[in-house]
Amino acid sequence: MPPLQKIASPAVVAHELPGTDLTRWRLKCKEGRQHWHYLETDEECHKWPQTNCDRYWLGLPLDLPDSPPATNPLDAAQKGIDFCKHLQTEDGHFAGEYAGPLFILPGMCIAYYVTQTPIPERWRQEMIRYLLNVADPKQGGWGLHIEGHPTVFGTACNYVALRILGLSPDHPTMVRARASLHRMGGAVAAPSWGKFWLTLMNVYSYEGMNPVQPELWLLPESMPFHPSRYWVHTRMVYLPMGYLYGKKYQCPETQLIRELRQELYVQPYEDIYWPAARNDVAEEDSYIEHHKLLDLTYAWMGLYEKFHSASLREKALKRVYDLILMEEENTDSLNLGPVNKSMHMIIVWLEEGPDSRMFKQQVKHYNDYMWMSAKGMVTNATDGSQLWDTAFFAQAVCESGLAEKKENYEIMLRALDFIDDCQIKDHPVHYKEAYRQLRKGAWPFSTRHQGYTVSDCTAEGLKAALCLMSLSYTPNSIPEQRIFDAVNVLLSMQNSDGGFGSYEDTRGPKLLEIINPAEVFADIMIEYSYVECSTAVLLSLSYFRKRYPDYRTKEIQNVQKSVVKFIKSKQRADGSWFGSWGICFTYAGMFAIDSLTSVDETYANSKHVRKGCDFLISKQMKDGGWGESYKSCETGEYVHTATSQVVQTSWAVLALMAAKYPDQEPIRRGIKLIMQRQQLNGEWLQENIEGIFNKNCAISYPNYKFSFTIWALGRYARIYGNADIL
Ligand code: LAN
Repeated sequence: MPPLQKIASPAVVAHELPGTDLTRWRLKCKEGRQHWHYLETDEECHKWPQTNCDRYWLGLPLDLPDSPPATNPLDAAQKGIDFCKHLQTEDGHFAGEYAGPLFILPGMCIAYYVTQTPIPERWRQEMIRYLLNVADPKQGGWGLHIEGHPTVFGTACNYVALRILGLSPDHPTMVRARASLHRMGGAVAAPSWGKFWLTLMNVYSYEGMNPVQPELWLLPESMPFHPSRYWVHTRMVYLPMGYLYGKKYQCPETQLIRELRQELYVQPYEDIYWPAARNDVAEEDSYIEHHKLLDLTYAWMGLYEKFHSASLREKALKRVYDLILMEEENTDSLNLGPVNKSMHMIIVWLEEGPDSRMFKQQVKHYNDYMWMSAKGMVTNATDGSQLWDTAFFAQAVCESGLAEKKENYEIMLRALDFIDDCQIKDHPVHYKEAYRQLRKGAWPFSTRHQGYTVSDCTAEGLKAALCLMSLSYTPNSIPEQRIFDAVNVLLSMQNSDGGFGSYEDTRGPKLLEIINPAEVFADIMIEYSYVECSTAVLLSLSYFRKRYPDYRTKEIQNVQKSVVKFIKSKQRADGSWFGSWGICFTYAGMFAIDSLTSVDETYANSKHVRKGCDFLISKQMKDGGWGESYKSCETGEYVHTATSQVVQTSWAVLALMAAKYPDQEPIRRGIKLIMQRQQLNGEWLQENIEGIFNKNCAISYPNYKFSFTIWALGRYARIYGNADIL
């Protein structure tokens, strides 16, 4: 490595950091929106005491009594519910960290740096702590996600983030990260998304990036590769990326940039021959290889870039900017996710200026993504998982029968209030012209302010609303018409193969995958029909029909029939289903089996259910639990974790119980394990990461260890009675 220049930027060494006083952080929630505040004075702290919910997520000791272990499943479930009461926020939802991917926080830092927006001091300190905490302890550097091996993408981007945050390049973690980065070939070997962020930061060159031209948006919409046909996340990332590429925008050179140019590469920055770096992607990063046709397309696009018409570029930029403005208005500047948000922040700053209302809104609403975790502050992968977590929790407590106990009235009433508030009640300001899916009546994953329809979130929101409103003491607060609106949304989303996608129906051909430019993610170009989304929709329609047998009866029956066919067609020869959003065969198996039982298929009468159960049984571990690694999602083959996991054990036993699996013993052993892992205060401890996306990136769902354990315990007691197990 070339010698480091003298550091002129404000360098801080982390172990000399004063750190923040964790007892001063408070979470404030309204309408699902989560904001962490740091109270600077004792007086403020006195007026606004810290809650157990704050303390739980900060990793501070809780002020809760221990009690002897529960001996039967319902007592264990109640003990879990009692613990969760402390985690319910004032607006009725269950908050939580929604992190794990390690390419999101750097985007935020770069957006703040480029727009010269100061990162609030307390965030800065805690973001440094977070990144130091999640650095790879063995090899140094960072991976694509917190459980992954170091990659160039993770290491280069988080290294830059830490330098922006003010950490010295001499800090031991930085020295090790640099060594790791250089071992992998340096930042030239970053995948395309890494190359893009580094280019914006002006520590990489546009010459070294494959083109992302905004002109694509001017093609006729009828063309199969028009961007409006892409999966919504891909579309909404390549939209602002196209804008910034089209403008070739880069941060003006600063001292920090000059230093980074020396730190990130094996060779001197000035000597890098950029065009050769375009397709250079380190082995550690490469999950899927470019298709030959993509490389050919890039060659053409490279030529076009050399000779393109300036007026066409202007026209394309205008079109793209219009769409960016529509997304701003539709989402109140929250945007679909943090990746497009960071890019929008830069674009709005460039176009509207730092004093504009829109830019100020962009900055203000970054709060919604910032989560103060026990490891420090992190940028969540969405603005939370509010609806998703609350819907599961509510259904779990309802199924256990414990919702009818007086002591649980309040928690259920507040959950209903939240689910009622969270439903999306109207169309977006810009609807079809912004290529949005029908959303009136939908439930989102996080908040109605972000406001994107998600099929299975609508399904879970609907189920939760229906089961909460059927309790003896709850009001029918959601009018029938809104329940029908939710069903209308679901019915509008079915694909021709019978299945359901995540945010939209499938709009483009699978062949588009040929031009997937992101080497780190697979199957991201179009919406697919997913097992989990399809099964959740089936479950909710079955549930709905029992209460409203006369609403769109024939259509619902037809949808049910075709979705059952789809689910069965996705079962593998060994009886398993592959999961796309949770880990992996266990998660999808639970949804698939549960949903088939909702149309009366059970172990006794359905070969699909039988094979699904037999697969799960074959994976039970010696201690009675189940444990599956995120590696299953990467490789497509079941991979065990070293130890069993309470979340996966819950999923497996939930499926077996729904199926009426004839042998109680394996189920009882699973339940026993869940009970043994419960702590004296009622909680379960965090184990391995639970979720996944795009096959290769793991993501945390920390509330699963509460909702699914309670659900499994409750279902067990309902089916087999509540005799002592421990
Ligand atoms: C999510 C989170 C929730 C998830 C479920 C509802 C669980 C799923 O059943 C459907 C898909 C969905 C909504 C989903 C899609 C992809 C997301 C948004 C994420 C996994 C959270 C983060 C991820 C997003 C794509 C991360 C940013 C990365 C890009 C490739 C843009």
